[in-house]
Amino acid sequence: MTKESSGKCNTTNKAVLVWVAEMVKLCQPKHVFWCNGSKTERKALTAEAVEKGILIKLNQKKLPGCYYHRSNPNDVARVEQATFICTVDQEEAGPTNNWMAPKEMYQKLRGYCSGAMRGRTMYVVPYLMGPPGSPLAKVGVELTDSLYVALSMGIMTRMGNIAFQQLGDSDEFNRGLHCMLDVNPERRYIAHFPEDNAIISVGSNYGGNVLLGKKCLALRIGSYLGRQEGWLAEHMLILRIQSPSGEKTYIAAAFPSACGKTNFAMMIPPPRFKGWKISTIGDDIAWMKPGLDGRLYAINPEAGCFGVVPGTNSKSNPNAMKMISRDTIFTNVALTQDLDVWWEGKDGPVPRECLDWRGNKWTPASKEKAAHPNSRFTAPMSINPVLAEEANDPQGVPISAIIFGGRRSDTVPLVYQAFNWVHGVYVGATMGSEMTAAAVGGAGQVRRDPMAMLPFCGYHMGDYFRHWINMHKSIKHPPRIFNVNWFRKNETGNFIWPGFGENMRVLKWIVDRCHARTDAVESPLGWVPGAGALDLEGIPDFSPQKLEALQMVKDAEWHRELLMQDELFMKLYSHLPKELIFQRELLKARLQ
Ligand code: GTP
Ligand code: SPV
Ligand code: MN
Repeated sequence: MTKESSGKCNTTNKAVLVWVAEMVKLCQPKHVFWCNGSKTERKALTAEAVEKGILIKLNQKKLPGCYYHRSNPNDVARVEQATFICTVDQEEAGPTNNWMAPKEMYQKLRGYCSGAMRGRTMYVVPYLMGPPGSPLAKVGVELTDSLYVALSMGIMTRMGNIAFQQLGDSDEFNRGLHCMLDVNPERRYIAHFPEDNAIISVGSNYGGNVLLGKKCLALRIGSYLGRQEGWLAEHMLILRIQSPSGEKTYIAAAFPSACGKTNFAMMIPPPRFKGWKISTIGDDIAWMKPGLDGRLYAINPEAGCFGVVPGTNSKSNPNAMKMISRDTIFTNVALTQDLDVWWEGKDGPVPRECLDWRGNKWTPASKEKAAHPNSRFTAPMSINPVLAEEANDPQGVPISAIIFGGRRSDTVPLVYQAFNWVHGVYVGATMGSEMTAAAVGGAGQVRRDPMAMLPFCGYHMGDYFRHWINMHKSIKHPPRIFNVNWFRKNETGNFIWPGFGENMRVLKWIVDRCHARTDAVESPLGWVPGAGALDLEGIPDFSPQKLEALQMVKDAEWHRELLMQDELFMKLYSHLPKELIFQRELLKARLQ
């Protein structure tokens, strides 16, 4: 290896050195490799991963710089049952999180980690969440014995020396320890210690369980810090809409896991919207803080996309197809005989034979899917063809609208606008969504997923709602709040709304509402587009009847919905802001 990729210690920060030494003593790795984030280093580590069989080099003619990875079949998604918030006071974690006392969890996990890296390498992965120099950016250091994790963090974050430069001699960084152990679900824990700004993850080597900058730091620890410091850490995409006249509007949207954030963030408007352009700032996480001008500013703390693969094609998401055509790691998709990748819903012919995500022979006659439903791509955001320059702006972008949306076959209309901020908080807080393959268990069942944060809020959900309500006081020009549902189905079980690029039609109405350019009609749920306000011209096979079906508010469905909301409210009751109970009463009255 060249000097530049030597793996030598690249910091003089005392707090980092002391902590790493302590963890080395605990885990007893054979080697310690300090990542500096250089290209040379990435090349060398990638070659090593190929040599060790951790990555398979894909057909470089078709997919330059792309690699393939299979995770253990018992380890293919986030595991919420194994995810813990460890605060001294159990009350603080709230009833929606698993809890264990920090002392007990540290003891348990230190036991598991003790000597766990014997004969292995510990990668020291310093990373920066957010654009360099941003007042919102945070530094983390992840110690991992997984080369796959080290390489993925190199895509998902601003990784290497850049993080130590931002840190300087401060001791304020997130301490993350990751030990794969034997990748055994019985010994799988994703433990957060918000009071110590620390994370320990053991027994997994998959996505959100182990890329500690993502869900663990950016959302669970982030939300905890956000409440203390007066900002919001949210499971939201951030996008820019540019009108034909050059007007730029920024919006953030919270959809639960595998409910359309990545797709929405890089959507291509239909021909009808000539001159309109969507650009991506972020596709999964937003950190938002009030700015001096009284608006709410958002940054994307990440530097890459860890996106759902199945269903991605040149019709649903052409920009993603371009993004994942180079320098991408594919995890748990199918592998073809010429070392190309395949998945259900990809363009082109179905391969006559390939290896499925487990490595078994697969043919079109096979009963099982070739690609795992939660198979993912890991791609640098810099190759997203519609990335906005603002993704690297330390100040972030001013948000005009916040959109909430779940995956609902029934009940919830295509779009409505909240009457005001508190009503908007209520709309987000009571959101429900059908569960997806992004987490283990329960797929298809409707559950409450407040603000798409149920698995990611690092403290009591009732206090989180209170924090949202309070934020209003520090935002003089608050974003307008909307709710959408792309997933309503007809009697035959098909989606009524075409979705994807056609979502532009809803987005345009939202933008016009933000700029007070279009009227709305009052409905029991909120403001809805008046007759003709949604531009539906040119949607194939669409009809006014379909719009009616999409916007319909059915009393029976909403009574059931209110009962489900009640369950959540009962659970959170002791910490639930009274404003939200009042909002629920108002909705009830409007429905009668
Ligand atoms: P996470 O990365 O898990 O947080 O997911 P995400 O919210 O970014 O979801 P993503 O955009 O990857 O979409 C997940 C799934 O929803 C994919 O299978 C998409 O094809 C599907 N999907 C996305 N947008 C739409 C839409 O507008 N309509 C329909 N019917 N499906 C959609
Ligand atoms: C999600 O589940 O919301 C994801 C994927 O974005 S993971 O990083 O695994 O959490
Ligand atoms: Mn996500």
